[in-house]
Amino acid sequence: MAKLFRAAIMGPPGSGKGTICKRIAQSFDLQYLSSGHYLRESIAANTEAGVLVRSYVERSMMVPDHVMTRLMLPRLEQLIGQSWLLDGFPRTLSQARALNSLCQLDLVISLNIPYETLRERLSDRWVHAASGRVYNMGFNPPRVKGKDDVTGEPLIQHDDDKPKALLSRLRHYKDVAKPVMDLYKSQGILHSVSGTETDRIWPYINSLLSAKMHIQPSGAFQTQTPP
Ligand code: G5P
Ligand code: MG
Repeated sequence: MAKLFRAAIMGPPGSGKGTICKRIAQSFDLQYLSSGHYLRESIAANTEAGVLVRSYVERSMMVPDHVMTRLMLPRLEQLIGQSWLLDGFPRTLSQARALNSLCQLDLVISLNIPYETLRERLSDRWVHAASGRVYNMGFNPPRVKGKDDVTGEPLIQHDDDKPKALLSRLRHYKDVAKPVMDLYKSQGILHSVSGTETDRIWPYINSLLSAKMHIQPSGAFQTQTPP
């Protein structure tokens, strides 16, 4: 890799942050850190912080900024000198400022996906709770219905993927994301991408990352779909 590269993917619930981060990680050999994954990990560990986090996530509410920054920043501090990609963090202006005090991002990609597309996707989403692996019954189904490809363990659906919870998550997302996007726009690092299908968005993101990182991707996820 030519130089250190730090990026973040923003987008509403179900916009494909996790799916795209996984592709970027594989194509560009970049590690990614998912806020949702770490939150679920802390819930599973049932620590004092995990019990607090559960009370927010179960009600489809944003976890308070000080909890999020305490969860994410120490992990990033351990990656000083390495390149990385963030999925779902920062999500508020306060989180973005806390991150800025640690390091400057090179690129922020904001996924702009219509509500109806999000609703359809999430009602069809299944996850492997322990690893956070995500499936969609139409887009990327598991090899065996209802079972994780790697462990064979049962897949579950998150409560906050139900339509009523989803609408409130989307409304809230818009309100808190705007000042964050304004900040990154003012820094000249924000790229917004619109579309209804990850496979159609992916070639654009692939080219963008290649140009910004000055390297050729491995091609693991290059698609034949025209932009
Ligand atoms: P999470 O886990 O970060 P969300 O709500 O931000 O949760 P989510 O639900 O994980 O985001 P995503 O990662 O943007 O969505 O999308 P995804 O999982 O890749 O794709 C969604 C589904 O669509 C999948 O089934 C996928 O296979 C499918 N899919 C993808 N592309 C396509 C396509 O082209 N076509 C089709 N048909 N399907 C497709 O955070 C969980 C909670 O933690 C808290 C919040 O409460 C949040 O709700 N939280 C925070 N709180 C405060 N600050 C933060 N920074 C926080 N981070 C998390
Ligand atoms: Mg996700």
